[in-house]
Amino acid sequence: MKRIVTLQDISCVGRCSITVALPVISAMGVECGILPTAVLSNHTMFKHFTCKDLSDQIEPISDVWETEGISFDGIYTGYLASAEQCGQVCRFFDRFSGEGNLTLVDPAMADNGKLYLAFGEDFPAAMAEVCGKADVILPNITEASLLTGMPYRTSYDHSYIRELLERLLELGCGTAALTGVSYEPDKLGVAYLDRNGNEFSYFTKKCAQSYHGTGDLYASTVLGGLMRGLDLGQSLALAADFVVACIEATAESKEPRWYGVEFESQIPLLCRMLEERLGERE
Ligand code: PXL
Repeated sequence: MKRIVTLQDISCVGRCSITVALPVISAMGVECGILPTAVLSNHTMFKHFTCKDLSDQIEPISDVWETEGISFDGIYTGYLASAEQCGQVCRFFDRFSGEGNLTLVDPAMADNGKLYLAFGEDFPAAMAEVCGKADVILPNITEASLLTGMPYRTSYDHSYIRELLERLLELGCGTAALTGVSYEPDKLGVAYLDRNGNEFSYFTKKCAQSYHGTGDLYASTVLGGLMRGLDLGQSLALAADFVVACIEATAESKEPRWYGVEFESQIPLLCRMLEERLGERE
């Protein structure tokens, strides 16, 4: 069985980061190690939250893993608590990534044109360094504009997306996959460009509702797909279909959108879709 490690926070309530990655990646048949980078009462989109930064644990935990000879087939990072922590995560990549594993960075730091409130202006440059270490990065358009210095646009054409992707590759990653791309009012999707010039895009219907944590759900599912042997395009498509199913399953919920999507009820569907798509490949 493949083993990955994910470096991101534990938001105790609110369905994001590790409380999404662990169940989803495990359900996909991949061992999911965790390196919690902070513990929060709940994510930062609630009105109140506590946050205990665990940056000082990254190095001692890494030391023990190295001593024990523990290795990972995948390393996946999400929300990181500070610019300084980004530097520590870069060092983690230097120690644990290499030829034999895949690194996925979701630079979770912004949405709808705005940097999350918890971050200072120095944060995107620090996250750009983390992106430079990755095989695959998965920013949304807001994050891509902050990472590259390109203007954020809500209305755009193919050439804007292509330029964003090219500029993201300049950060040093192997493949840049941009989420939340929409050329038609009722369609939403993902587009990637790799260093060999290969392009791919996949679109689903655009859901009327948006919920917190769907980016984390998306990245976790992509990683699970890759670890199980789907290619990147298949993994991005599987994740998109799964997130749409989760959003639809949440439509009747009376809870506010920051409680996230009810992905739990859709785990059996994810397992079925994964096995089907693995079967199609043979
Ligand atoms: O979903 C991204 C995320 C993860 N973790 C924490 C967050 C957010 C987004 O706001 O606040 C703590």
